[in-house]
Amino acid sequence: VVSHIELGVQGMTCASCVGRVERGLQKVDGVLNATVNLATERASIEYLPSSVSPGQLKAVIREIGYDVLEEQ
Ligand code: 9UX
Repeated sequence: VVSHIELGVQGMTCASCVGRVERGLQKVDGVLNATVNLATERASIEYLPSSVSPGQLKAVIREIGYDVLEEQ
């Protein structure tokens, strides 16, 4: 089973920020794909819910240094 979540990510101001969040998410076990849109401040993540939870995905983004909004 594959799940999808959209998270609001605040605090990104350049393309390097986007890359940091994308790479940080993509290396998490259970994440299949992660793309981040700077203009809309959203992360789109495909993941295996058997391996990783939405709460863990949010925590990863916060650890990288950005604020996360509730899933949208
Ligand atoms: Mo860009 Mo983001 O210079 O934290 S990497 S502002």
